[in-house]
Amino acid sequence: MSAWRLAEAEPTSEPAPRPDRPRPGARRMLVVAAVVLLTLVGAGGLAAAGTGMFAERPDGCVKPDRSLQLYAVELPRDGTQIRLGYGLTPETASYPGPTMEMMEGECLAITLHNQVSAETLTALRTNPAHPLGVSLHVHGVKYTQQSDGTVQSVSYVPPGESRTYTWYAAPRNQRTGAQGTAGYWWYHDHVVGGPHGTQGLSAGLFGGLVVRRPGDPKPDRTYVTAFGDRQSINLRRGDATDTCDAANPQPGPTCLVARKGERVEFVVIGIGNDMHTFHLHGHSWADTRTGMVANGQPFADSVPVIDNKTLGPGDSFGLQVVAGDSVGPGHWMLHCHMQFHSDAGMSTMLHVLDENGQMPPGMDHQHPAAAPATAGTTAAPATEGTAHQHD
Ligand SMILES: [Cu+2]
Repeated sequence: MSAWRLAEAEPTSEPAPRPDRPRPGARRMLVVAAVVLLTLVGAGGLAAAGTGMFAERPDGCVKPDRSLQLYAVELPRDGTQIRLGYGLTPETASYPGPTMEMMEGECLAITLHNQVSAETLTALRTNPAHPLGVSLHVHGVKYTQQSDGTVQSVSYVPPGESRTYTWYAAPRNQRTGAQGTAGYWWYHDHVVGGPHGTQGLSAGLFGGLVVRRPGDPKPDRTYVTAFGDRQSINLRRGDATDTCDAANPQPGPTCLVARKGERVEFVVIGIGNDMHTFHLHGHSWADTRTGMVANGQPFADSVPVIDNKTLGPGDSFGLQVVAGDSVGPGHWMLHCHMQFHSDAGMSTMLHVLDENGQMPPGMDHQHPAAAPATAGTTAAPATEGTAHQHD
């Protein structure tokens, strides 16, 4: 806490002092005394910020409707690059982390357990004075300072400890004009390495959040694609973006697969410092909150239908497409359309199988000359790779 205060506008002319109220001069003295007191209290205020000086939950969130456990763990290194991930269990941690889903009106309590060692966090630290910890910072939904996930609000988790963050998917409110929180968002660390969690983000501590409004169409599958620095999708490049086993594809961050006719949802996130574009072959969507607009809806004809969308750092959007609609099964490219990014390996595939879950014969595909497989610490130039063909 500090002496921050928003003063009421001073009246243009002082009303005549009344005998039962302090005179203006005395009132000013009281204000000064109050500010001094607040400043003194403020000396210990930061330490108290995490212990109740600020509201625990946002207005409208009376108590959590649901709670879950989230673990921050260290994952196997990618070359020399330290990798961290969030997981609903330590064993299932990944980058991106688990996709969170909320309904407008819902209040969610997430307890984050920091299992990343002090040694690893020290290695990622850019300044020896920076505290060691991980955090959970979210975009789009409502949270108080206690759930901000920053050093400055002392809302992070030291190694071996845990902390509960509260997110509120506030609904629309006609009376106040609040727009609601339905949309495609993301969460990430804001503490590892420095005051903005830059090292935590680039190590893998990020994930998608979908907030639905009652009545929204539900997808059959949701995939997160985070477009980041060094021409990476989910921190990978080239062949490493797509590890689908043709015989037994397991949907996940590096295997985007669907059956024809399934409604596939993408949560697209811009991490890092670069601009990107999200382009999907063979599919298009409406540039609306959900990627869809129904005929007969107001403005239906004024909503552009697109197959490519610009993504800046920190941006997120989502869309739903019907896999293979009118184009059928196949290996549909998903890539950044900044040509030097896609050429360097910022490209993966949406594998659309037929209704029986089979890839029809003759649909074998060839990868382009592979770029470096990972997006590690060194921005190596694209090396000549070996094109290969799946059997
Ligand atoms: Cu790009």
